Order: sequence, then C-alpha cells, then structure tokens
Amino acid sequence: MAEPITLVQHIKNTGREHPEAAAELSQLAGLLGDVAAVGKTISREVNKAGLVELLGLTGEVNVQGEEVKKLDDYANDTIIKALERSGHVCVMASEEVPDPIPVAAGYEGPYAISFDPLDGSSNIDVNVSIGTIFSIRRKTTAGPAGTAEDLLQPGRTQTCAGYIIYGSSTILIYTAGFGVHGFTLDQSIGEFLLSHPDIKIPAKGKIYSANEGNYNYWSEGAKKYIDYVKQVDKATGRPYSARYIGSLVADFHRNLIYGGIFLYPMDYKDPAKPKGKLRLLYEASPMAFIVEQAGGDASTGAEKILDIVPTGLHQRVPLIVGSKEDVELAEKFVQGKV
Ligand code: P6P
Repeated sequence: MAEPITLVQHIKNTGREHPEAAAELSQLAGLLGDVAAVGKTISREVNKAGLVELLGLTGEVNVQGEEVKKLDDYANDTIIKALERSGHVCVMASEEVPDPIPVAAGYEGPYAISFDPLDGSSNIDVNVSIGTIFSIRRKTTAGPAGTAEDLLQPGRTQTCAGYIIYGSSTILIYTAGFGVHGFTLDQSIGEFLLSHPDIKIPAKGKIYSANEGNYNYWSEGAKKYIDYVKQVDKATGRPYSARYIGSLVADFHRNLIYGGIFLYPMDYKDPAKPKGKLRLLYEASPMAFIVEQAGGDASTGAEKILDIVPTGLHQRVPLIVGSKEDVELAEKFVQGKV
C-alpha cells in the first residue's frame, strides 16, 4: 500500500516537480496547512451540530458552559482567529463580514484570502453536506497592510482555490494551478490524506443541477437549455438526470467527480434588475479556478467567470459550471445562438 501523502507533503512534492514555483508553493503550504487545520475544527463541530443544537435549546449556554453560536458564525470566527495572526495573510474577505478584514500590524503576510466559511449552512439542520470555500491570491498593493484592491482581482489571478466538504467524509479539494487534488480527513490521526490525485472532470456529463423552482424567472435561453437536457435523445445521452442538493459545494463536488453541469442562471424576477445569487469572490471564482484546472468550464452565460473584474466583495453573478462541453452548449443557449 502506497505511503499516505499529507496535504503539505503534496504541495512540497509539487514544488519539486515545478522548481519555478517551489518558493511560492512553499509559502502557500503554510497557509493551506492553517486552512486544513480550520477544516478539521469545523468538521468536528459540524458533526456534532445536532447535539449542540439540542443542548443549546436550554438557552444561550450549552452543557459545557460554551456560548452556543450559529455554526456559520462559529466557522467564520474560527477561520478569522486562525488566520489573523498566522503571518500568511494581509487581508481577508468573508461572506459573513461586510468589509475587508485587516490583520494585526506586524502579522501581515503575502496573501489575500476570500472565503465562505460555511456555504449551504441552511442545510445543517437537515444533515445535508455543506462546505467551506476559499480563494487565495498574492498581495499586489504596496506596503504590508492588505486592501480591498488586493481582494478585488479577476479570478485568473488566483494563486490557489479550494473547498472543504463536510459530508459522509470530510474532503479537502485544492488547486494551486498544477491540477486539482483531493484529500480525505482520516479522523483517527487528524490528517488530510491524498485520496483523489489529479482530478479531471469528464468533458460531458449526464447530470444537470438547477433549482427549477426558479424556472419562470430565467431568460428564454436558460429555459430552453433546461428543456433541451430533458428531451429524449439517446445519441446525445438525453434526458440528463436531475440532481440538486441546494448546497453549492455538494452539487459542485458531485459534478466534478461524475461530470455534469450546475446552473444558477440570472434571475429576471424583476426584469429591471436582473440578478445572480451566488457570490463571485468566494463562490463562483474559486469554483471556476478549480473546474478549469480539472478540464471543465465556468461562465455567467455571457462571459467566463475567471475574466470578471470584481467591483465589490459580495458581488453576485449567474453561474454555469461543470463539464466543458455542457457549459459551452449552455452558453450558446443562453446567448440565443441555439
Ligand atoms: P437556492 C446556499 O444558500 C447557496 O448559497 C449555495 O450553496 C447553493 O448552491 C444555493 O445557495 C442554493 O440556492 O435558491 O436553490 O436555495
């Protein structure tokens, strides 16, 4: 049986295979090690959430005398506390915090990190898989302190992106631009061990993921695409199977492994103010980096996710992501070319 490879070992091995990136990867290993440690902590809390929730019913304090926090607040606090004095980051953006989060003077590091501490947390009460999503880029502004400018960079400038999915097992997926790799948490030793080396998403899938309850708010093109995948045509593998969990990390991860397409199209409920739901900086952009590294594609329907220049920390975009052939066809439908 092959020797188990930890996350940090894997990153350092990548540095040996790509000497030109060795210094960057060695610095990144420090930050990713801290992210993995946070993932272990959140995994432990997520796994006992129901119990805590039950105990928490006695009021604000649970049986251990700890304050009962909502899980996503807990995850957010845990990540910020772990990174603010790590010496790896100069500024942070969190789905839970309106403004950029500075780090203490003297503790600044070379990276700007954006994260969704617990994506899909509304599902925790029904025991559906949820996850932490992160996006890391190198600081580009002068001086030690990070700024919003260090965060508001196009997705193509990401140094690293990944997610931790808290499901039947806890799996960390990351890319640093040298492929996509997955690590499963071995609870018995508290280590993430390489379990999914060099993940490649199938060029074409047989699964589509969309909340069809919103069908009537979509553009004609988006509707036509969903109608298309449901038609019977054996030559093109249709109808596709519908799978929708309602937790981006879980829907994305399934499609990454099996192939398929996830769509959260533009919502025209108010035709004067069409809007996306998913956030660019810490949902769409990291998933786009991962899927492109795995051979897939990610688009708003009009443009590639990784090309968008962000205008705000919590900017929302439509997201069509997954197997390359499926995403490219969906783009044609949305653009009215089919
Ligand atoms: P809807 C969870 O709230 C989330 O941000 C993503 O994880 C998920 O893909 C999406 O929203 C689900 O949205 O409108 O289908 O419930």
